[in-house]
Amino acid sequence: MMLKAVIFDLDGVITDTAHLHFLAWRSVAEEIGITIDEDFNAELKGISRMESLKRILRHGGKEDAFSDKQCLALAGKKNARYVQSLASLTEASMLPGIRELLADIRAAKVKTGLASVSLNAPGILHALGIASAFDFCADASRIICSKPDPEIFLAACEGLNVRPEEAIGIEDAAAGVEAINAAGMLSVGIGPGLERAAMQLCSTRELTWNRLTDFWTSRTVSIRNS
Ligand code: B16
Ligand code: MG
Repeated sequence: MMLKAVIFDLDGVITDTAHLHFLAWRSVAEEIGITIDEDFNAELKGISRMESLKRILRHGGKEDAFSDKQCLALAGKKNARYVQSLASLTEASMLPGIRELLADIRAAKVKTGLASVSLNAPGILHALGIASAFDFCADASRIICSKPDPEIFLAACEGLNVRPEEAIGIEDAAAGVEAINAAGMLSVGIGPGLERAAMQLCSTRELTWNRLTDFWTSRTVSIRNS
């Protein structure tokens, strides 16, 4: 089977905004008497804004302390601070190897998609100067079920007009790898703790077009022979 598309997660795969998310959440959490650290923040990778807030409130034993309206205001405050910090992003904020990979995929005439749950994804791609490198970006505001549900990866496949089994998905979060697997795509995990990924890499430095195509070919051959 031919590889027809590569679908990327954004935060942690294309650029690293996890620390900026952390700083914004930490300041909002402190104001309501909850302390979070970087280890806890790692659990919020790939998790939507409102679900992240729920987890922070649960972590601080305050899950029932705020009304829906107050929760929306807290999430809005966090987002305003986060968006302000995004001004520090430049074209140099891409993770290593990603710019070359996007160019190589384009040269091979394979489609590229984005499956990020971040509502700020379009602005981030623009700040990085790579909005035109994607053939289709799934719209996070239309997604009902968060990762690990496959919905956002399936939406990206549909938008690219490819079948999930013709596509590779790349993620840095366990929930994201689960979503790719559940979609029926081939999963690549970046970073530790992603044993459920079909191929695990330590960093985006290792994520080259040659490696992806070798992996795709070897998987296709072993599926044919099994
Ligand atoms: P926003 P990804 C995710 O991005 C982040 O990993 C996660 O920490 C964040 O809460 C989520 O986006 C929502 O972001 O508040 O900007 O809508 O990994 O799916 O690219
Ligand atoms: Mg991510």
